[in-house]
Amino acid sequence: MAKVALLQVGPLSERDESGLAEKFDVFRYFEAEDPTAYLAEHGAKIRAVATAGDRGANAALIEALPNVEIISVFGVGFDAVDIDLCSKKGIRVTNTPGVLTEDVADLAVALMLCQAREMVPAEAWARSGNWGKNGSFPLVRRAHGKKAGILGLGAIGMAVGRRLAAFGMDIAYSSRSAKDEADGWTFIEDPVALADHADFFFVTLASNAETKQIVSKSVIEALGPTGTLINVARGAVVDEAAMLDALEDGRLGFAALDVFEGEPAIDPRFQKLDNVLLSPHHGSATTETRQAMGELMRANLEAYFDGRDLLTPVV
Ligand code: 8YV
Repeated sequence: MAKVALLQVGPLSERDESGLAEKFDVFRYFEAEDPTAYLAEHGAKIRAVATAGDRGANAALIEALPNVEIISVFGVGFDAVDIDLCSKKGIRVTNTPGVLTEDVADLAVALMLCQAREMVPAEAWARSGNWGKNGSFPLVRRAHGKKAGILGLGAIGMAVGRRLAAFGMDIAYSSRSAKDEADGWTFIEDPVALADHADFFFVTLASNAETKQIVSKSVIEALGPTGTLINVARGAVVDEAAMLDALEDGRLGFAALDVFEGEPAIDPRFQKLDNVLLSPHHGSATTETRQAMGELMRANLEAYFDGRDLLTPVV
C-alpha cells in the first residue's frame, strides 16, 4: 500500500525524520525554493502535516492542502495553528503536552536565579580576570523567600510553583479559577493585582486571542522598579513595546525572557539593556525532552492512520 503523503513544515531531528520516513511519504516543505509552487504541485495529495509550535499551520497553508486530515504539532503551544479553521474543516490537531512541562519549569526557575544573582555578568567578571584585578563583583538580589506571582496555573505553572515552594517563596497565582492543588498558594485573579503582589512574575499561560498582551502596561507598572518579569510562554502575551519602554526608563526593574514577538529576529532594543536576561526559546530544548516530543508527535500521526485514538488531541 502506498504511504500516506505528509508535509514536513520545518526541520526535525534525524531520529524524527527517519521515523517519519519509515511510515510516510515525506514532502519537505521547508526546503522548497518556491513554497507557493511547491504547494500547488503537491498540496492535493497531502493528508498529514508535521509542524512545530513556532511554524504552526496558518489558514493559507491549510487552504492549500484540501485533503489534509491531521496536523501534528511538535510543541505544547498550538497558537500558530488556525484551530478554528481546523475545527470547521474537521481536521484533527495534536500537540505534545506533558513531556516538556518539567524542563520548561526548570528553565523558568533558572531564569529567575540567573537574573537575580546576575550569573551571566558575574561569570564574565570571573572569566575576564576582573575579580583578581578589580575585586569582588557587586552585590546582587536575593530570590528565596520572596513573593512570586504565576500568571496561568496549567501544568507548567504548577511545576514552576512546586519548585518555588522549595525556595520558601510566598506564591500567588492567577488562573480561570482557584485550584485545589494549589494548596497554600494565594489566588489573585486580576493580573495587575498579581503583579502588584509579586517580586518575581512568571508568565506561563497559553497564547491565544484572549491572552494577547494580557501582560499590559498596567501589569508591567504594577510589577514595578524592583520587580522581575519572567516569560516562558509566548512573546504575544506581553505588550512588548510597553515592556521595553518600562525596562529602558526603570519603571520595570528586570526581565528574563525565553520568548519574544517576531522571534528569532528579536527587537534590537533588547540587546542594549543590561537589566534583561535573554534566552533563545529554549524551554523544552533538552535532548531528552526533544526526543520525547518527537516520539509523541509521531505517535499521534501513527495512531490516526492506524485508526486508534489520538494520544494528545487538541481538536
Ligand atoms: C518548542 C514550544 O520550542 O512547546 C512549545 O509550545 O514553544 C517549544 O517547546 C517549539 O514548539 C519548537 O519549535
